[in-house]
Amino acid sequence: MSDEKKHKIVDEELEQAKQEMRARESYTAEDIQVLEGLQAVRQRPGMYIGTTGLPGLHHLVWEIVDNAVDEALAGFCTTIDVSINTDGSVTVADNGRGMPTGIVSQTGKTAVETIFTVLHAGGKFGKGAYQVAGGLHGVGAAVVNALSERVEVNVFKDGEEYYLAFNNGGHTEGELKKVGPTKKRGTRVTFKPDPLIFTESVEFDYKTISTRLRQMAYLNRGIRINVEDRRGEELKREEFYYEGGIAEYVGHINKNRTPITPDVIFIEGKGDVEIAGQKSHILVEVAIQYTTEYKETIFSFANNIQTIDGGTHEQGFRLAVGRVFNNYAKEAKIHKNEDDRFTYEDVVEGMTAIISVKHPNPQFEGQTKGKLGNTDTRAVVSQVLGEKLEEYLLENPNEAKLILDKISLSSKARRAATLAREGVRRKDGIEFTTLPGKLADCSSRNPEESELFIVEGNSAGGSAKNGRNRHTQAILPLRGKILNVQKAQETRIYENAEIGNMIQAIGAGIAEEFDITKARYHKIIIMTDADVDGSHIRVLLLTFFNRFMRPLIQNGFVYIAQPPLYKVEYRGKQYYCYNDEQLEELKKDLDLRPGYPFQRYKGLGEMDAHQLWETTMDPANRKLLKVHIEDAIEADQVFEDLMGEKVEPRKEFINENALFVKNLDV
Ligand code: 0RA
Repeated sequence: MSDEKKHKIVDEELEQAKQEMRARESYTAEDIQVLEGLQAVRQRPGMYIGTTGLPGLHHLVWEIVDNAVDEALAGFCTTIDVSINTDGSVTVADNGRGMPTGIVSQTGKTAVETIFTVLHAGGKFGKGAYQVAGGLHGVGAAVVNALSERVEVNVFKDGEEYYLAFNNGGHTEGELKKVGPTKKRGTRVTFKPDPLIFTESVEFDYKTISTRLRQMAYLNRGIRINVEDRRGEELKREEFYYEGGIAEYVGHINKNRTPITPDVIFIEGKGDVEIAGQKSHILVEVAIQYTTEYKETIFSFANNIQTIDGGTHEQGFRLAVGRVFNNYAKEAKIHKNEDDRFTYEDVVEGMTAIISVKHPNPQFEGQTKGKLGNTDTRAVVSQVLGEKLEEYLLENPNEAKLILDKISLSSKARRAATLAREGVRRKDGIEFTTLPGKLADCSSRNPEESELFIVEGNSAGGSAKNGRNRHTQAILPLRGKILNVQKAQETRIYENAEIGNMIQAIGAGIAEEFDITKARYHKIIIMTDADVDGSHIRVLLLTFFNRFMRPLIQNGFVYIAQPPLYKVEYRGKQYYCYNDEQLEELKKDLDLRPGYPFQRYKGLGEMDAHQLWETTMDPANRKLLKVHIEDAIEADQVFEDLMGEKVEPRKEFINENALFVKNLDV
């Protein structure tokens, strides 16, 4: 629906409601103001929930859940039940104190009704110090009401159950009523989103909801959150309860990694702040565990909202870990002098960490509001974490040693890599005429017509050298397998002879210094055997190019040669087939009897120079596959899955031999 049309509808709704109220002669100026407030939300839902697409739809759930989590954080509630009902509505129930039911003097209405109809009322009703919701500052209930076709509220309090309902964007149905005695305590809210607002879809996604609720349970230790979906044939149900909170979260993230200490370090504390003359606290929690990974995994949150772009809490974290580990190393004489200081990168290599702060008045900054801006938080996190991490290291000398050994190793590796890199650069610059001894270069110096064949094995390399067009085709034979660059540390990558040869031959540098305009060839052609080893080498080479010379792939300079699989000799003529279908076709075309002999090539080395030229290298006949990465980020993940620490997916791939088939262009 267009905005204009939507506005017209809500304007008409508003006018109609006002007239009804006047007809009943029970209206006050206040009532009309309230309705106008809710109508404003209906007219500009984006201002309150971002979008009216699926993220906005789910935002309604987060708002209601946040209210219950606030009650839990205030210490009055232990369990939250969330249910997606058969009619598509959602129910959120908690066992807290129950929303207040008395009359609010400013509105003349019950507190329940006020909370659900007056924007900006929420904050005034004794909400806990920490609004979990980052954006709405306690107007969540009224916003959800404004955007729902129906809302029902049940309050269980002081032995009584109360009930109140709203229709079509917050029109109160009757008054808050006692509906009978109860032994329960708490609040239950059921809402059904309005399809006039959520024109795209009003269908909740179970996975989205359960994932967020699991995260909420990790971030708020000790709260039990149950979620169920009653819509399908079978009831889906999960229970989330984490006594260890973010420490368990870190353990969960590390479940497929190798930790270097058995325990997760958990640190919490608080700092004082004063907001508008009101004394309050910033709560800080940090969980840390080191693993054998080479990358760090650090997630930060402010008031239960993930801060993708970091902010002041992450800055405080950086200050603290840098300071503490360097001080420790100095005291323990691990550092001999100032030059030995660890960088932040050294300190976080292999670290998995969660930083979670709760601020009484969080400021989210940036385009996507993914960055915490409160400057007071930097010093509080730095101080709390610094003090308690230092204490942890002193009290746990065994863990401290394991961690410091790991950081020292990272630091040494980083220094070695810097030196190795400078070495590569030097070769690049000063000795640029020195090409690897194994390279049989072409005579052309025009990169556009020059091709580099990277060939598996020395014997195939020999055939390729003899069979090639010497003017335009260069041959670099590779001995055995190249290093798995994803798994290896940077320093070992530069030390690897085969990789060094490739870097020198291509002549365009590596990694950040890679300069495609210096590439000596505009076709880099990987030529490997058509067997499992060949495909493994191909993946290793592609991993290397993806990681260290990605522009080569992005510019379409990387190709895979296609040697034939079969040769058939018939009446003095030779026929080559590149796959099984071609072989079957040829047998039919030549009308060969069953059992007629054909040669299956096991490796490039079985072809002589002339055959290799004719079938695989001659631009007039050959068929090259261009390596084409549509989405570099996704491709990197493919590499990660394939080449990372875990062996299983790699084996699977090598067996299926399928990588890049979907990404290859002929
Ligand atoms: C303010 C005061 C009191 C309870 C609540 C808010 C409250 C709000 C929500 C929203 C969802 N669940 C909730 N549970 C409690 C206490 C009022 C009193 O003690 O009378």
